[in-house]
Amino acid sequence: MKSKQTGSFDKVLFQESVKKHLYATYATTFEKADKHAWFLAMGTALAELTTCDLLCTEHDEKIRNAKSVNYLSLEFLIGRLTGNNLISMGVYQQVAEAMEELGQNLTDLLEEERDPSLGNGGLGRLAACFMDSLAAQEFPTVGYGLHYEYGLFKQSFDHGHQVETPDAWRGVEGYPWEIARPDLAQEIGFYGHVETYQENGKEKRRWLPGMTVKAMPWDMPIVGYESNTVYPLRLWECQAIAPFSLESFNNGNYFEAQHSLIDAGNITKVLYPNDNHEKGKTLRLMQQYFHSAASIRDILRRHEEAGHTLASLPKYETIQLNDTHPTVSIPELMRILIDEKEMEWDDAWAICSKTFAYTNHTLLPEALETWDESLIQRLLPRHMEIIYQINYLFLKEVREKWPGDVEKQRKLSIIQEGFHRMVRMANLCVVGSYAVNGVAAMHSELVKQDLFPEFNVLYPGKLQNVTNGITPRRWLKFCNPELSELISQKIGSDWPTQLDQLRNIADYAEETEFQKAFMQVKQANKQRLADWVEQNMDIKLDTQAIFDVQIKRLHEYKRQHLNVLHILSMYHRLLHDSDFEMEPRVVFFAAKAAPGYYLAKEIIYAVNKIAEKINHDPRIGNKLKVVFIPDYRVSIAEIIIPAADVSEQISTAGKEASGTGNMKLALNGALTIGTMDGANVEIREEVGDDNIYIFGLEVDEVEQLKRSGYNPFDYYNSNSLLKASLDLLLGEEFTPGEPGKLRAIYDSLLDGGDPYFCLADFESYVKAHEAMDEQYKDTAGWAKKAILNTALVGKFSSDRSIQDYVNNIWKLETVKR
Ligand code: 26W
Repeated sequence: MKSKQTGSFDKVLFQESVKKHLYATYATTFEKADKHAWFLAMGTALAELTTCDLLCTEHDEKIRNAKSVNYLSLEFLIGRLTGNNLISMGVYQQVAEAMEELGQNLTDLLEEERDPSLGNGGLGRLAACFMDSLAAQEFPTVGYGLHYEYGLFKQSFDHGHQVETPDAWRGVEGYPWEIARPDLAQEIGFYGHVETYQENGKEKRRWLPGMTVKAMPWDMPIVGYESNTVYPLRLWECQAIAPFSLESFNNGNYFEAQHSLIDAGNITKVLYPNDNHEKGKTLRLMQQYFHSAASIRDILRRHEEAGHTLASLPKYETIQLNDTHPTVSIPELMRILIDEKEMEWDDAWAICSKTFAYTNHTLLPEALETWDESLIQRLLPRHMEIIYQINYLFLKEVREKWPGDVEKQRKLSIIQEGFHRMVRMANLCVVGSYAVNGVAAMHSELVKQDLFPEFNVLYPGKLQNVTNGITPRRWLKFCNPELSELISQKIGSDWPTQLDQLRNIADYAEETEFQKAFMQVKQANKQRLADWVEQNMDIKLDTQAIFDVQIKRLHEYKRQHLNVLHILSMYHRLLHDSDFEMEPRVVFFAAKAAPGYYLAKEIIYAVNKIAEKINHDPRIGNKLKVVFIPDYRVSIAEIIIPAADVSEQISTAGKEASGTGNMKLALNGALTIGTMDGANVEIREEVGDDNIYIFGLEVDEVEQLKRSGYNPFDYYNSNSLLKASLDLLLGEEFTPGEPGKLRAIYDSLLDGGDPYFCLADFESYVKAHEAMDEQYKDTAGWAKKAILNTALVGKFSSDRSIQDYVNNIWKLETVKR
């Protein structure tokens, strides 16, 4: 039984292994096993193949002596692994045949896998794409994350309202693609106090934690596409240290002893479901420190075991902080170097400040993390001392640069003064890192100009850009096999690792035959989605209609409610304007709202109620349908994205750092309707103005309007279509017998001041949609644009993003195995 990595695939050995796991691991029989048991047995048999490669990679001398990147992230939204790994291992077809002979259909078995939803949205999914690209290009890496017992909640609807239920993603049997690494477990402290002691005539500080827990790593294999390399995604689980409290256990106080067990288990119990906002919860800070401390120790262990000196840490290891969530790694490394490795401050700082790099993923003020000084003081007393010292030395630098400028010191200080002193994690990151990057050209400019202008002066060159990307293996080859096949027939099969080659299909964009073939694939993908919707939601769809898609977290800045206004405007015109014509359209939404985000949940409710009415309104017929697909997750994105005609990327300019769904949809031949925001700007540069529908205010126009005093009523009163659309939210059109149930949105957009400028952008948004509608009638013209979208977005491969990081920030070499 050999994978692509080690030679040819031995079908018989593989089948034996599956059968063995069916009996021995999952305690069932060939006759009795259900599909799920077959999936588990197959997954385990496959995972075993990768474990060998994982361990070989781990022990490879070439890799131990090369520089690695350690990607620290509280979220890795990896999605299902089996199908993707089969492709990376190059054994998809062989395994399909092997399973067929065992009476099992591979496609059905793959559906049995639950999504490991260990992330909220963009930031977590990006981390997963980056791991894929690192392994594919054979850059030495370890991904460090948390092994949450519950991933992001499952979403369902009750009378249109979002309901959240826990997602125990490993199921009762455990997840086949992970292996426990008890040999690599660590102990992590919290609370306690710091004491001074003397050693060799020197005064030293040491932290005596008041509570200690165990960090147990679980490794998931990140299989390099068509390479021999398997790198680990190492996820830490928090466990109580056994015997947890021998004294109380022996006293017969069994329950008290159990208590500590339960407390420790809490730390990695659940992923915080907030995207972009978190109130300073103690448990969240505990998660962050637990993650940082375990990861830093593991990095140092690997470094020391490879025989390298501490001073050479930056030569062999670089640590990428995925947003500020792992920031406490910086004082943790300082603490270890000074208190445990007995280094002087300056030597430790020289190492530290050449090791960390930080990526900023958002400019939203509510998402910029600050932590109560008093909380850090209590939970991590030694780290607070170190943060003070970092800040003290940093402010000295600020004074040297801007003598007498107290305002600068106040603004840049890592400690925010005030009644409750707060630690600004982003400032600590910028000070402690050798590179800082934004995630799209425009975002990175805003980071320099608006967020950290003084840092940009103080540290010229430190602030950089790396435009995000997506892995073409999952987001084209795996999720859209028919389009992949069509592309490969035309330009060969190297594009999954050389995405720029897609440019070669532009030559066929005007060829009728190719257009037909391309649109036939789109049609088949639309049918697949329509079937899913019919089976799961009992809504029948016309697959000739425009499939208009907005799939992303629900947030006011992403403006799902602007999309709602457009739906209301079409509904109004269909009913009241006999001259109005439009192509049939299905508007798809998929989005989870943070459980505590009131307006986001109201928007979900509104879409569901509006859908209920429109979808059954005989006056509308098949002209307009609205579908809110529940429980958005990677595996459903894999069905929606290949089926999309229109990609909605409509955030208020300046608010979406990059977006990555925009890239996935364009790659699969959807035309973007979008604002000049995030990576939309670069997508436009690549595909050209003719092949994208840009609308709305630009960043400086939004700022200008804000300064001159934005009044949404001006737009409401002067645009009758807008007024009619908004007014539909007031009555009982969509909530029979319950008038005013949708007015939260109305109120936010009018009396609430419309903080995200939906009303200001409404008119140009509707115009852009009209232009798209017109274009859709010209089938050949539409096909050409769709083909050019696929052809011209090669830049957005995460392989290119990783190359940018490697060349400009990490300075790594590939290591071929
Ligand atoms: C503290 C709570 C919290 C949780 C998550 C704050 C901030 C976040 C993330 C930074 C939010 C996020 O996912 N940002 C998204 O990152 C993507 C990857 O770079 C970008 O494409 C999206 O534009 C950005 O919103």
